[in-house]
Amino acid sequence: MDLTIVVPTFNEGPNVAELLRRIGDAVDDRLFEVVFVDDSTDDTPQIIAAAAQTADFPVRLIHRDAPTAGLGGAVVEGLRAATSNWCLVMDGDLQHPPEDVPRLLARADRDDVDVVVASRYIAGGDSKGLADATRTTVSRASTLLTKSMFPRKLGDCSDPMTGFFLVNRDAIDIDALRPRGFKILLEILARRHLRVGEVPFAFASRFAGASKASFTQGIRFLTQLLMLRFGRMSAFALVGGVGAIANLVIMWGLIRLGMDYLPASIIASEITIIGNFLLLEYLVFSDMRAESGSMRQRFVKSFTFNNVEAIIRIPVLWVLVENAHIPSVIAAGLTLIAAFVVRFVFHALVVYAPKRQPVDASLAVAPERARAAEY
Ligand SMILES: Nc1nc2c(ncn2[C@@H]2O[C@H](COP(=O)(O)OP(=O)(O)OP(=O)(O)O)[C@@H](O)[C@H]2O)c(=O)[nH]1
Ligand SMILES: [Mg+2]
Repeated sequence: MDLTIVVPTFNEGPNVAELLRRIGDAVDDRLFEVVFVDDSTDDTPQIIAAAAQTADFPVRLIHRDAPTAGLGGAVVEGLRAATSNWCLVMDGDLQHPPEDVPRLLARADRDDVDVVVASRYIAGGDSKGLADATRTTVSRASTLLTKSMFPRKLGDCSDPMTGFFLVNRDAIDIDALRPRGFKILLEILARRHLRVGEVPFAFASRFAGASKASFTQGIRFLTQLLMLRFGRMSAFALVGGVGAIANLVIMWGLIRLGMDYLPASIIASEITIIGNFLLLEYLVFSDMRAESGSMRQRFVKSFTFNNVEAIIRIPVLWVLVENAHIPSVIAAGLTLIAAFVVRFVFHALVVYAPKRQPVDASLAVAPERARAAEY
């Protein structure tokens, strides 16, 4: 095989036949296969299976019954399953015109790059297919933000958010990728310094079906960016910061409603602890949930820890102020910083610790590998 075309799909049934037809017409000088990685909840898998029967090139379907890590996870699955070094990743809704694929391949043939990016943002490219002005602005702004965070690794890439690119599997470490959400190219480029080539392309409008882009995806993207740049701790700090502000706002609200400051503070803390736990579950540690037992167990550990922490922090504060004569605001700051570090370590190593595997010689290497691939 010269090329594996990886197409992630989520409820893209009406686009499948047209996509395969246009790929077949456009790519005629290479030996290639198409791998659909499908998380659909409708009849898309049946449509793909039927289309595979009539295509005159190999079409494979990987349907994930329990999808992890969304679109990014699907692409990684496709890269793993590929049978060639060069893999082309493209959307299943025809926003990435198959007719552009030969130009990407021609760029790769020059043999001086590891990744060829189809860019909307270089001369000759066009992002008009983005649904509306808001999407265009969000895309532009997030591209700038991302490039400013990785000025060197993304130096040669004008469009790190595109989902249309060609990558040499030999140049990347698939096991080190931590996909979350939509932006898998960013994950690939930020992990390791790769040689990037670009060709312009015009982002088309969707052929059929509905968009899966959403506000939640936007939040996931920001978390991904923070994690890539600063590691897990900064995302954890962000959640902690949001929690601290929420705590004070709730407390202020309850006092305004006539409650005494002590019960108000306790209620605000408990609400914040629960809210923070949910943010940790779905944003900061979402990639570690599957291996760390049940959500209920994690909640009990996290909840207990935070309450014990709150109970210990107050007398420590008292000792620092009364015995060590540290000004109270500085002392409170010190206890909060210490509590933050301890809380992070506890969550990363205890609450979200992978469950131990049963001792089995054939599996013995797995936890080691998992740890090596961590941040
Ligand atoms: N396997 C898989 N594919 C997904 C998932 N989410 C989206 N996709 C696919 O990824 C591609 C891009 O998703 P789109 O919904 O088109 O996102 P977009 O292009 O940013 O949004 P539009 O401009 O509205 O089309 C499409 O082929 C989707 O079917 C997912 O969770 N799993
Ligand atoms: Mg799309």
